[in-house]
Amino acid sequence: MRLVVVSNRVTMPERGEKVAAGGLAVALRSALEQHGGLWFGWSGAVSSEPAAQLEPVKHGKVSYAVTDLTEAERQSYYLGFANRALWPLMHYRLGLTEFTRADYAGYLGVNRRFARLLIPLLKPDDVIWIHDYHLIPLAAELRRRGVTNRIGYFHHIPWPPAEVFGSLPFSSTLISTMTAYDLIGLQTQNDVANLIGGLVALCGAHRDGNRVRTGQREAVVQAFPIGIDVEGFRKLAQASIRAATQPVRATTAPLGSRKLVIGVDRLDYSKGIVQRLEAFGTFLRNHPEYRGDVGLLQIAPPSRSDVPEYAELDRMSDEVAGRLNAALGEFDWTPIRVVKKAYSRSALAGLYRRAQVGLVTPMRDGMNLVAKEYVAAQNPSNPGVLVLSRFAGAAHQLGEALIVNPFDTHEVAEAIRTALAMPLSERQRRFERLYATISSTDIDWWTSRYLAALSGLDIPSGDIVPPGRPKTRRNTRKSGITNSLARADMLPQASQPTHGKGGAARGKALPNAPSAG
Ligand code: ADQ
Repeated sequence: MRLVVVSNRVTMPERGEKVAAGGLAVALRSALEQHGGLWFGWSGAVSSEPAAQLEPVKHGKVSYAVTDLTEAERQSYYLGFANRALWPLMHYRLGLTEFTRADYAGYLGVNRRFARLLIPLLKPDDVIWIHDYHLIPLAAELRRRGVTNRIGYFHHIPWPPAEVFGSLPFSSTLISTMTAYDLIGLQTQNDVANLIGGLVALCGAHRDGNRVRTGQREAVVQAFPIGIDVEGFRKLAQASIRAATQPVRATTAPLGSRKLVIGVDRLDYSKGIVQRLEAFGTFLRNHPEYRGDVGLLQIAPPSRSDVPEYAELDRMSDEVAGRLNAALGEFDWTPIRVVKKAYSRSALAGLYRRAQVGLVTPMRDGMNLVAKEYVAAQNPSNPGVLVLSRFAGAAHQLGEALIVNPFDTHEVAEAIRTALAMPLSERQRRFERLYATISSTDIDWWTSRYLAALSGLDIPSGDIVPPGRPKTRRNTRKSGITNSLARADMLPQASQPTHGKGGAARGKALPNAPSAG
């Protein structure tokens, strides 16, 4: 059995793009490197006549098959329907949602073309795993052309309630294509409930637990909260601080002994960057004793700059940071620094570890891997504090963070103050629980659990086992993939959603306190 991953964007190793700023790219690369297989999708390039058939190129254990888009396809499918209609809609931002029939036609056209290009590359026992909102109708296009393989879908971003999703023209048609999948994975139980509710309300699907049926097709809808390579990231952070790598040194040297609050995001309105800068300004106004003693470093490489809303956000973040620095700065202290470039993973890890506070305050987010990376990078003997938006999927697992409402500037400001003043014992207690949760639900856990479910293991419905419940070994219709991923059924099934304190799952042991960092 072979794994075939399909995602909008595929970064081929020889293109030398060492720094991937997208969470999806980071997660999929480790999954495929671990298990081997084929990765299919858009090359990121535009050409007037993309090839009519693809010849996969092998790199290590992974073969890559990528196609260019035409400029018209890039405009309608990618910039248009995916990023100006679906992205804001899925993040509950109806006011920003721009729908045109031409964009929707372009979106369907690219999904059809992807199906035509992929089919000749498929083998009968391939398991196909399709990723994200760019490719919702792809399974239906494959089925229409006779593909009977197992096909799974993972939705990395939130799924909104039917009332919101239903405002999109053709929402019923689009959502009804989803039962062409065998397994639909989402980040949280909230997203699962919203999608099932949408299938029932918008296309009259029949629901039985987490199984949803339309016509002859039935899909299982289930939460699989995505994780990170916790151990790898922890080591990277340790090594980065020890080696005092250039970007970490250069970025933190001007701080001296001052405390550091860090934000790391793609420059995207869903991430709440402008609101976060405002909250930091409010914190300094409300607590003047901290002026001169703490700085906010916001790392935010621009993304999707061709979409007007992103260009506007770029301008606004500069404006707000400039205004706050002018109002609150001193001749020897600049409170806010916004750096708009991508960093290496190692530099990011080192900066997280240097920061006393990780400020992760998206207005809405599928999961948010930065929250998990910040925890993984901490020094257990002197950990920083995570301030986390209740509207990030991660808040469903990371209840020991300081959970905030990002729409409430004063609440976020007070959380920054609480984090900076928190005694060591409380920081350690929270960190230990957070670390246990992220390491017991890491990237291996995520891929193995998803693929085990897709390839037929008897995974129970719902994604939640309360902390402390004994781990059981169950079934075992063995397959190539499930054999190699046998860890799936040995691990806890994530923790209960907790918008508050407590509730972290117990997991792998904590690492020994490192000597540096
Ligand atoms: P994203 O919206 O891209 O992903 P996120 O989960 O925060 O968001 O992941 C961002 C990734 O990019 C992290 O691994 C981070 O380290 C990296 N990154 C960010 N800024 C960077 C910089 N300046 N330099 C280098 N790397 C940088 C989508 C969904 C999320 C979901 C992920 C995974 O929107 O909700 O968590 O997919 O499913």
